[in-house]
Amino acid sequence: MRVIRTAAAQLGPIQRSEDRASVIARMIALMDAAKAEGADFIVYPELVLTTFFPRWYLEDRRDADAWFEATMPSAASAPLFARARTHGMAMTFGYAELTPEGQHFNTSILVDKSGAIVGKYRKIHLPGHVDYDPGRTHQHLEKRYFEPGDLGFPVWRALGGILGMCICNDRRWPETYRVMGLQGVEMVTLGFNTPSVNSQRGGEGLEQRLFHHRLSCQAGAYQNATWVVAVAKAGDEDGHHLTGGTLIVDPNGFIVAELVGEADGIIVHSCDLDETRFGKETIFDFARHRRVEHYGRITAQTGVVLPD
Ligand code: CDT
Repeated sequence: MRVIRTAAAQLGPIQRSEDRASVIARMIALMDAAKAEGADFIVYPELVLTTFFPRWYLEDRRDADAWFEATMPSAASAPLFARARTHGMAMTFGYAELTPEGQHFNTSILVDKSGAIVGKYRKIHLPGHVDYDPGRTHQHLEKRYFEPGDLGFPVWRALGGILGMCICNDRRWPETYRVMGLQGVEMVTLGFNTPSVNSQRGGEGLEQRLFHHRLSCQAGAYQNATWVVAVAKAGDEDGHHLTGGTLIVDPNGFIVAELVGEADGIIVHSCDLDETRFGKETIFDFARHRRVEHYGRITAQTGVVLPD
């Protein structure tokens, strides 16, 4: 058995007025609760240090830099790193990254038990749009504030296994999991901020959003024989509702733990990485069963090409 006792740590809403120190205090409280339940790995949501700011349109793009971190650990997040070291707790969380070269990414980091940053992922599948769109019920301006990630989908040997990360919208794309699956990934962690209503189709509400969320995570886990740990920021942020749906999926595609409600909270599960072996050695033994000679379109073309 290779068990990672994993805590999925959901954050309730973070209002625009809430500062980072307050958010970090909430994250530390969740970490303490995770420690009390014997966890040695805690997974936090996407862009966890602030409100989900891509809903706000700012005419001058540079004004958004107040939501970004130019260093990590930042001054505000240093107490979180310190508490993680004290607990011997590995962690992953998402934040808005401003690089020294002035690039902007929607980023997630993997931090080991000593507090060292051992992995970094930058979100590749950015949803939404660049300019203000009056036709939508709410804005989703990730394409305005971030560049697409430039690090691919790496995995890391950590915590006795092979771990990978993706972020929110990435979970809807089978390519995300497969690229990591081809590197033997045993646990994929992801944070998300999913609006409860489709801004372009009001009839698509919470129930359908949660259905697609679960469908995507369960399919990714099963088809690649990997654990998937998906963590929400949930509830009403300044009148904009985000789904919950924090969950842990086993390598057979079953949800083994799911958090009820929209407040700060954790679910904890002992994830045995050896449970990935059966799927990886049988139906999803890629070396024996994949037929790459027929998959050329996957990387050769982006959009649909219709037949004549
Ligand atoms: N944060 C994020 O990626 N949210 C998207 C919303 C899609 S609708 C623009 C998601 O996939 O949940």
